[in-house]
Amino acid sequence: MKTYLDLLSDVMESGVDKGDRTGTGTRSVFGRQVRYDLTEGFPLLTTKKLHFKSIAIELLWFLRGDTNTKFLKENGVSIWDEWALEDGELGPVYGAQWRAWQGPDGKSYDQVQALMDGLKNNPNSRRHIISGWNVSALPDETMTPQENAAAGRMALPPCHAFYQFYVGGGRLSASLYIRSNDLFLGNPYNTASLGLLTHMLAQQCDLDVGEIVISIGDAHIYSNHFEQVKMQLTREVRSLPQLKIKRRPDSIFEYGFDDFEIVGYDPHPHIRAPIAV
Ligand code: THF
Repeated sequence: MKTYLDLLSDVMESGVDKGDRTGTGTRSVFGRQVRYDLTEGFPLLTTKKLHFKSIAIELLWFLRGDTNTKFLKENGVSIWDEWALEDGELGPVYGAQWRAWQGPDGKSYDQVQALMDGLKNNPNSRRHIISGWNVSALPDETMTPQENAAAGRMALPPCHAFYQFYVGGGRLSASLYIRSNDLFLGNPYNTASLGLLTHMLAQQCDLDVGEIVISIGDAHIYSNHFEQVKMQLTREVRSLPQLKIKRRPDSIFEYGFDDFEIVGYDPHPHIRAPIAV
C-alpha cells in the first residue's frame, strides 16, 4: 500500500489549498490513478487500522438496494448517520441506483443483476458497468442532505460514481471513478470495498481476481486531517492480509458478513480523524 502513502505525499507537497462545500478546507490535486494487484493480497490499509466490518456491511447494504441506515445501525455501523433523516432515510443513494434505477419508462433497472448476467454470458463485453450518477436524482445544491432526502433526492451525490469490470485471462479486474475522494477517511474504505466486491463477483463467476484501478477526480486531504496524515507518513507499510470467503452463496445477493474472514491483518494502530459533513 505504498501507492496510498505516495498519493498522500503528492497531495501534501503539490496540492493547492481551497475551500469546500463542508467549510472545512482541503488541500487537493486533480486527476490521479492508483492500482492494486489483488493477487498480492487484500488491499486493506496497514499503516492505520481499518474497521473491516464497516466496509463489508456498507457494501452488503449497497447490494441489498438499501438506502436507510437502519440495516447499518443494526450491524453497529454508523458511517452514514450524519447525512440521514431521523428515520434513517438517505434518499435514492447508491443502493437505489445499483438495484433499482428508475427509467423514464417507469421501469426499474437492476444494474447488479445485469452485471452478473453480462459477466457470465458475455465476459468479453466492454459494457460491464454500474453507474451511480443518475442526474435526475442528484441533490439540489441549495438544500441540506436531510432536506434533499426528505424531498426524495439523494442526500449526497455519489462519490464512487462509475464502476467498470473487465474479464481477461481468466481474471476479473475492476476500475472505479471517484469524482471526489477524502483521502484520509474515505479512500481506504473505497479501496477495500472495491477489492471485496471484485472478490465476490469473481467467486460467483468462477474467475480469479486480477487488479483494481481507482481513478480520482478531486483528490483531497481535509485540513483537519493534516496532522494525522503526517503521522501516517512516518509509518512503514506491512504485508497485506488475505481475504477468505468461507462459502459460495447461490448469488451475489446472498453474502453475509460472517462469510468473510480477513487473515493475517497486522496494522499500525488506528488514527482518529473527524469526518467532514
Ligand atoms: N464524506 C466525507 N467527508 N468523507 C467520506 O469519505 C465520505 N464517504 C461517505 C459519504 N460521505 C463522505 C461516508 N463514508 C468514515 C468512513 C467512511 C465514511 C464515513 C465515515 C469514518 O469516520 N471512518 C472512521 C471509523 C468509523 C467507523 O468505522 O465506525 C475511520 O477512522 O476510518 C465516502 O464514501
